[in-house]
Parts: sequence; structure tokens; C-alpha cells
Amino acid sequence: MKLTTALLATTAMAFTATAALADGHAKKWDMPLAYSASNFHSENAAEFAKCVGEKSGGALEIVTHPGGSLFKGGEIKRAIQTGQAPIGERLLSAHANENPVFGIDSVPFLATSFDDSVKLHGIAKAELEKALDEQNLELLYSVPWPPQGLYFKKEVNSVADMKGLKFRAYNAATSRLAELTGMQPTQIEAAEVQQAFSTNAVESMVSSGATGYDRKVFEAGVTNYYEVDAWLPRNSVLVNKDAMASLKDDQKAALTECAATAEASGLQKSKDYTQFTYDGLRKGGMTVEPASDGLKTELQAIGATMTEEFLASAGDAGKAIVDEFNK
Ligand code: PCA
Repeated sequence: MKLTTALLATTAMAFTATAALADGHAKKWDMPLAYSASNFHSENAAEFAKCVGEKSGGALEIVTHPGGSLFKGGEIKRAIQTGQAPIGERLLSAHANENPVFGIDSVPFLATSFDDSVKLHGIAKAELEKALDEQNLELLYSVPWPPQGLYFKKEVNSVADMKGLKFRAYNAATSRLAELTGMQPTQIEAAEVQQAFSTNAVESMVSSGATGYDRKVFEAGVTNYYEVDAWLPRNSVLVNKDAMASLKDDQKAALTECAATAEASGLQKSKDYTQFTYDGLRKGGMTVEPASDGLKTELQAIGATMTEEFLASAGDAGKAIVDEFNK
């Protein structure tokens, strides 16, 4: 019976796909991703792609390219804007230089938990969509990384202990954090993080347990992770507006439905991955612990400076989001 049902389903799918092929509206979309295939964002995107293929009856096939294999993280947004890729995933806060509101998820100590992250995103979403629309982009779904903490190759108990360290940054906020703690920032893609640590090109970074675990930084001389819960940056799946407009209703419906599912399942994966990766870092030989109260106090003072800087740069729109969030 099972076999018959499966066969029927396959036949139905093949039929729809044939219909899409016959009138020429079947499409294949390449989807660049910056992070490794085993990372939860990439796994989530692969499930999203499968969902779209099934829901559209084969009329829209999405092929994910993880690990920066098609476009590197830093190139993905532009590739989608210019139509070189119809769809892709990007850490939007790395583009805060284009529009400060893109950096809303990386303001230190504004939104520090998964619930906060969902709340802040809900408030900021309309403004983000407006900014993206001006760039020929549409926001399909967005998933937070786990809370951000600090990685070092030594024990660190204060900001003074960080002075002079070479620091791996992933956006303007992380570079600024390094400057304010006396470290020397360089932007490096997650895909190159292990290499950077093992060659001593960097000695520190701020990131989630997820990225340290995915990149096995404990094999590159990293010994300490301090839980700071400074913020939860988001990966956003973006679509080129012209590519979106070229879709038929069946394809559009599949995309939208699967995006809603992916936003929910991605959030759950991120939550589940947090403890799992802390355990993984420990198994790799690292010390994983909360930052000391003293260090946290110092970091919070830096966070206050960065919040002021964000408000000064992001204008009325930025202030309205922060005020609404803090209400
Ligand atoms: N990992 C990404 C961004 C935030 C995170 O947790 C990275 O380090 O590039």
C-alpha cells in the first residue's frame, strides 16, 4: 500500500513537473550560502530547497551551494542584487555600511536571547524590507545565530587582557568592538576561520558556539570560549525582485510557504544547536564558561557606547525600532 501511495505521489509530482516543463515555466535556481554544509543554517536551507521542489511539484528547483563555493559571503548580497544569483543567504549586518538598519541585530546587549531576537526582528522587519526593496531585494526568511561570545587562545578575565590581540571580525560591529577593546580587527569569512587561527593571523573572535564548533577552532589552538550573550546576528535569505516577479503563482506559493516553515525550523535548530556546540567545544578540549562579572561589566560599557553610535547613525527609523523594543 505504502509503495502505491509513494508511486502515486511521485506520478503526481512528475505530472505537474511535466506541465511546468511543457509551458516552459519550470525553473532551476542556484542558491549561494556562505557557511559550511554541516552548519544548521545550511542544513535548514537544504530542507527549504527540498520543500520548494516538492510543493511546486518540480516547477521550481532550488540547488544550494554551501561553504561559499558559488559566491563567498561578502559577495552574495551583490550577486543577488545584480541577478547573478536569484536567491541566497547572507549575514545582513555585514552590510550596515549601506544602511545602518541592517546592523540592528548586532547592537551589543540590545537583544540577547532568542525571544528578544524574535521580538526585535518583528519590530525591525518592515524597515529592513523597505531598505532591501530599494536594493531590488525581497526578504524571504531570517534565522538568528546562537548568542555571541568570545574566543581566545588564552584565559581572559578583563578587557586589559585583550589588548593588542589580532581579532577576526565578520561585520562593522565586531570590528568596532575590537577597536574599543584594544584589539586589531580583520574581516575574515567563517570558511577561513580555522586557517586564520592556526597560522596565528588571528588570536580572538566573537561568534557563536556554532561557528567555533563547525570550524573546529580547538584544532587551531583556541582554548577558551566565554559566554557573553552579546547579541544574536541573523542570516537572511534574500531574493532578487525581478526573479521573484518572473515566477508563476504555483512557484511563488511554494516559496512563501516553505520560507515560513524554514524561519520556524531554523529558529528551533539554532536553539538546539547552542548547547550541543558548547558540549562539542568542551569535547574538543576547550574551556567553555560564562564571562566573569568584571569582564561583562566592561563589555556592557562598550555596548552602551556602540548603542549610542548606532542611534546616531541610524536616524529616526533606528531610534523608533530601539524605543519600541525597549518599551
Ligand atoms: N557565526 C557567523 C556569524 C555569527 C556567528 O555566530 C560567523 O562567525 O561568521
